[in-house]
Amino acid sequence: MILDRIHEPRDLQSLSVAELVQLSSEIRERIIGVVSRNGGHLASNLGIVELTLAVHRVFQSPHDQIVWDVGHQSYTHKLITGRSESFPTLRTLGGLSGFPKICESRHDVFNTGHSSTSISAAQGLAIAREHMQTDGKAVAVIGDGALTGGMAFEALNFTGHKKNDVVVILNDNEMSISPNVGALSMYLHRLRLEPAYTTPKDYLAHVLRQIPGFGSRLYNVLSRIEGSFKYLLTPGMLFEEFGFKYFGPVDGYDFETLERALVRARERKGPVLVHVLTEKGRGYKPAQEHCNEFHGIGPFEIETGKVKKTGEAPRTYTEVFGDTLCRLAASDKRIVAITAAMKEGTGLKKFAAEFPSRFYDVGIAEQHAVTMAAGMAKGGLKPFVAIYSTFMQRAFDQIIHDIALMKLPVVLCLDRAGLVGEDGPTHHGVFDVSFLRMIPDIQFLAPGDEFELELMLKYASEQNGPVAIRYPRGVGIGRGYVPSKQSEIVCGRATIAREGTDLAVWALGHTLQSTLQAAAELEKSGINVKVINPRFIKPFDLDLLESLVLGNIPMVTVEENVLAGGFGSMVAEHAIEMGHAAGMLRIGLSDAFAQHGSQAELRSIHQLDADGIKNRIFNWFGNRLSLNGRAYRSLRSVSDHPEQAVRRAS
Ligand SMILES: Cc1ncc(C[n+]2csc(CCOP(=O)(O)OP(=O)(O)O)c2C)c(N)n1
Repeated sequence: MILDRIHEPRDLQSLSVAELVQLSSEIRERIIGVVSRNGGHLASNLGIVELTLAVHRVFQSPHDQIVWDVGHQSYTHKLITGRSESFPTLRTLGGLSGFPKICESRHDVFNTGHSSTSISAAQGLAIAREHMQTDGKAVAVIGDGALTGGMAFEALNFTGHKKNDVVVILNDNEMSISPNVGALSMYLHRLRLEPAYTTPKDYLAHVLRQIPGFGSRLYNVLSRIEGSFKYLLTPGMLFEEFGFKYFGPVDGYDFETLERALVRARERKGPVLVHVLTEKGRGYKPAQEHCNEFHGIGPFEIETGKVKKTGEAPRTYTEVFGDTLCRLAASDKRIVAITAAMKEGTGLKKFAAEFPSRFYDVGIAEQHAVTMAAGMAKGGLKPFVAIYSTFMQRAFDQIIHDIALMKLPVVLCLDRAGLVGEDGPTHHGVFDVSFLRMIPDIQFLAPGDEFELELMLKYASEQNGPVAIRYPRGVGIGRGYVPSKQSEIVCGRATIAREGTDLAVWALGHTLQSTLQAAAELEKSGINVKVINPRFIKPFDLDLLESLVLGNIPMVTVEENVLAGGFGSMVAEHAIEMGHAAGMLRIGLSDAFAQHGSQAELRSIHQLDADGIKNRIFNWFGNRLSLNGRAYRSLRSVSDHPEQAVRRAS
């Protein structure tokens, strides 16, 4: 195996083209094997093997600094930067991250996970080099999908103005997760296809100048004419106008031309963009043919490409969202749906098929999605914007400035709220409660199960102001388990999911299910727990809270969000003002980034599964009883306090 001999990128230097081809196929085999067991981003990684090898042969990492946009395509990079042996641990608890991480390798110069940051980061690194007077190049490797994100344009704009040494390598496979969208994507498509666009300017100049008599003059005149001739003469004109020297399009699987283009980029002063054509899923038929599904995939059978199923599972929250929205849209023509390049992930595929004229994929452009929704709402429509909680962080200002201030009836659907699992810290949706609950004039809900999500979506469609709903990654409870009280949603009203007298637990969203299990266990120890499903983070059920405060009932809050500024903080703020003296425990994520691992493992580590919730409550309540009122001090001395456990694990 050639791969076994590659420990550092410099080990690639001595390889012949034939050996590079052999190495590429070994790498593909390794990636397919590991992803088939652990799940991961397969199609993007299979497409970029040769380009990654070429980049590492031409640029000297870490002297030259390579930033991988999104970073989901960095598996080959990991394999050739000393992580081949540990690669089987990819995305598992304590194992390699699925994204670049500066703590993992000196070759990972910048953490990524959210899209469209690479050119800004590379620009920052280039400026730092100027100040620190070190040489080397800053390189951004960015996909055509990531290039649709606004930040990428902001960075191109600045770089064209700054005119410093930044190399942008555009990995163009014509796909985001779904086929890429937008005018820029159409432009790239034309660059790929039309021979005129791919005719090298120098060659055209050479041909024109051959024409006896007036050839040179003709070339000069044509060069000066704005419009189509100029575009004909200069491939990649758009990027040239942005101040970049454009090289391409280059075949991403031809080592010789690829390296020639990269060497030219390396040698040139100022901003350069190398446009490389690749194909998602390259070398593995199922991923090539269904690159959508193989963008991010769970464990699968290599022979068939079929995802390994774990028996009949209840519907996911995402599916419930998609189905319910279709039902609501059938009877309300004002409902439209917006996604930021996540049609499948957010469950809008069915909506897009049933209501194509009411479905909008804006590309990786969360900020635009939110403000566009605000405009649609102002014009009389009922937009539902489905964005993962983690990516909604991008649109914080737009939610305040363009939706809440005008009280516009936009429904923000925050999928993947809570711990998402293997994608890790860049993707956990654990901040939204904190950053949305402080915004005035917004209703903010979290369903206790998937049936309640349906009710909440219907409720949201009937409101005249902004509504946000957060729901988790994964399956619901299915019929036959412990459904939350399926009564009608009433603004600002919680429901009691379980009666009890010793203490009251406010269990936000899907934590309701684990809390109910914990309550059943605590009952066996003689602790009788009332479990409340708050339903609303805003407006919060202050009447119910007041009745508990007046009854002098100790309280617990449970949330899959950071404790800082989260749901528990909010309950505590109100409770203190009401004079609550019976004590309170907040269960949630402590002040440390949760790492990657399966959802079940992470919930166990952070004591957010039924067992963890039970133990936290048991220790706290037990200590309270024995120490009579010195609860907080005794809590801090409990040895399995999650803050300490998390710090040990990270
Ligand atoms: C801000 C943000 N929104 C959405 C995503 C989800 N996402 C991950 S990869 C991807 C598509 C990226 O396409 P491209 O850059 O062309 O890379 P490819 O996978 O095609 O190689 C999307 C939408 C993200 N990572 N960040």
